[in-house]
Amino acid sequence: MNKHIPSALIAALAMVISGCGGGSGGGSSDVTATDQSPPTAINQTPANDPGQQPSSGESETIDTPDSPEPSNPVNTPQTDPATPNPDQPIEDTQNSEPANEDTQNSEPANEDTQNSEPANEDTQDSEPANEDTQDSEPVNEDTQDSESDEPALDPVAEQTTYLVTVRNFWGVEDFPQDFPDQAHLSLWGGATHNEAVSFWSVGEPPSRGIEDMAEAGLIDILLFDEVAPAIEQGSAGSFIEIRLFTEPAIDGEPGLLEFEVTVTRTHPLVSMVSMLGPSPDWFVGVDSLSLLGASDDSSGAPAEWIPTLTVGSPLYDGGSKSDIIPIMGGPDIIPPDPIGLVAYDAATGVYLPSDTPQIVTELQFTRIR
Ligand SMILES: [Ca+2]
Repeated sequence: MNKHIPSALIAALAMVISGCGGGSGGGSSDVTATDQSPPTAINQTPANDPGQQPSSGESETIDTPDSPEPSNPVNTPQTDPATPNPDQPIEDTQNSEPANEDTQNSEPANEDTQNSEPANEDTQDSEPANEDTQDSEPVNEDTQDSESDEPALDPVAEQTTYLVTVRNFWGVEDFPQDFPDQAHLSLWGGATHNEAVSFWSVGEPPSRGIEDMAEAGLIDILLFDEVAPAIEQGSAGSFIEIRLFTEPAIDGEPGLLEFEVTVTRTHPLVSMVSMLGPSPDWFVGVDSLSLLGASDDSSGAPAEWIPTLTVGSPLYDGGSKSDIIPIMGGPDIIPPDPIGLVAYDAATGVYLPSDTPQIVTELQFTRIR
């Protein structure tokens, strides 16, 4: 091509190009900013797809069924991170989980999160991009502006999405008894739903799905034998299916996990659970947590979405295993006892059944769109 283009024009083009580059690192920062901004959108979308958006219920159903269907039970046992071999490192377990991988493949955001510290990375990545952009290019500012505009969310929207930030305080410093090397919170399973259905409650015996989750960290029975029928009946709106582990607290810093949940006015409640791993049948989670505020009956005004809600989860005892140390397995309780509480007693240095909730995990719901 050079032969057909006057050298002066080439020089001019070169100047233009270098000028656009913005000097040292300008070109690369442009690229970086461009690359990163799309990822953000991608991350958010995938996080939703997994099972939050009722509007996309069909796709969710399709995705979910693919892995969990009867044929998948095979995956389930394999998926079980902690059951077969508590000594197995978390990472190895995840990698060997076909079901998880499939899910993850469709969820770029989740993969990033898993590999290292998701919450931190996502936040950090997007921030640096913005900063670079700000320094030189208006393009970035536009991006920011649009983001800052988003906060104007309709308080009575039909549907809204929350960023869920899980903070896991379970760590060797505060829970020294037999604290396992591979400590983690396992997969999160649950649903968005309404008052017509409950998937678990303290004082009630665990369902098969809850028992499997609490004992083995698996969520397929819960999702496909319990949530799926509820969705068909209309009492549940969507699956909550997060096939990611959360690290324990380390050096005073809680393990972090972030994902999104989309709720609707017809299904504003969230129930989701995750096994404390390894443990006999202990788990954390929320039961029928409403993200919709109380309605004002006197004025007749519609209830508004809660902007930010933080709830602590105590350590729940699933009632189906009798051991009370953080080790997988142990004797079964048949039929299972009602779901209760267990707490680490610092005075005696052991876990004990408890009537007092001891918060081990915090879930923060922040409305983002
Ligand atoms: Ca138990």
